[in-house]
Amino acid sequence: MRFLTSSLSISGERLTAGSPYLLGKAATLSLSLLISVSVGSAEVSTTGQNQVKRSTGVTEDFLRKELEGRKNLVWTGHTIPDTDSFTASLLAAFIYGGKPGLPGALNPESRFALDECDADEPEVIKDFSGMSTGLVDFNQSTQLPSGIDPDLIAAIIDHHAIGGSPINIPNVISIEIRPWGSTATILMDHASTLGIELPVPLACMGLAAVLSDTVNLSAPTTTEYDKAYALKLAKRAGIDDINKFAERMLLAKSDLGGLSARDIVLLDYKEFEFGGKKVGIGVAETLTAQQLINRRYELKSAIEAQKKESGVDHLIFAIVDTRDHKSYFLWGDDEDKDIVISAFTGKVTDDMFVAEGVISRKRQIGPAIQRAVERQKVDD
Ligand SMILES: [Mn+2]
Repeated sequence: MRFLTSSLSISGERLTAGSPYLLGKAATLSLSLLISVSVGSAEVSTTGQNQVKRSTGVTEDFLRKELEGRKNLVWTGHTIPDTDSFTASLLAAFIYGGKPGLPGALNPESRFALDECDADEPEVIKDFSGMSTGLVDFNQSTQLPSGIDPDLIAAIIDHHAIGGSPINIPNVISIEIRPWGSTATILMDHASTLGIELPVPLACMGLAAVLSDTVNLSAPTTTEYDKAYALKLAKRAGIDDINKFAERMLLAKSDLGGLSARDIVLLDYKEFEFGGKKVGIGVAETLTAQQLINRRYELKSAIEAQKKESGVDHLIFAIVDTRDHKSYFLWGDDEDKDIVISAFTGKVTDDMFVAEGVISRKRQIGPAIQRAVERQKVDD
């Protein structure tokens, strides 16, 4: 019996998102709607005598056939790697073949997880030209690593909103988005559906990825699936104390003392298109927020410089305090300050905007900034 089916007691229903979707630019359906439409669509075939044979997942079967033997297949996440994006590339390559490719350097947390789990580091690929690619953990054209040919994109597996600038792909391919806490959780479900057991280092990385993206299963993006798979993976990886493992990872992530202000701004930075405007959002999740608050004027200069360099219309940076569950927003100019004030409930203190309870870029920061930018466009 499949682990999730039993532990979540959803009897008779498959839990995967089912058939692949092609999502156009105009698609603005909420992700929860997508998943509710699709649950159960990958059902079963009857074999007579009242026996019901469960098929493996439609998406998983499709991907396995579609990707089998594909030459030169590389799995990659968004431009600036994080623990979930690069772990998802490791998992996808293990499940479906091809190899993982890193579009940039690993951050301190990812480095810690890799060492701790004794997993192999993927090759850094600066230019994906001519390669067939499977994309994990993103779907925005603003986050596409360099050289990727949209014609050669073979699949997308992700847990982010479609947003304002989905990658324009000429072919009909499998695009699977589930509103779960990490892309790694989705891929662990694929492995489970296909009856594939993960090697210990990969199970350990999978756990690190879920804990990283969900801030130790506490972020509002966390689902029952994330919790269930975290437990299963911890067992497989021989990690007895999940909280301790998560705490050590968060500490590794928080150790930013040796980094320049520019590196900190770009450590976990993504660009989006909201209401026709290019918007960069950087976050630094840390248990020791004061360390970064002390450097806020240095960070502001770096934000200002980065805004000019990247040519975005807005650039907003948040020190995300994962210990006290709040965010301190910084900006380079008054225009971006206005966006922050319009986006969140909170107050300006010491040239920062403090928003209590805000820790997730995906669920809280991104959507709030998107609405603020779009509102501003209407006012223009
Ligand atoms: Mn992710």
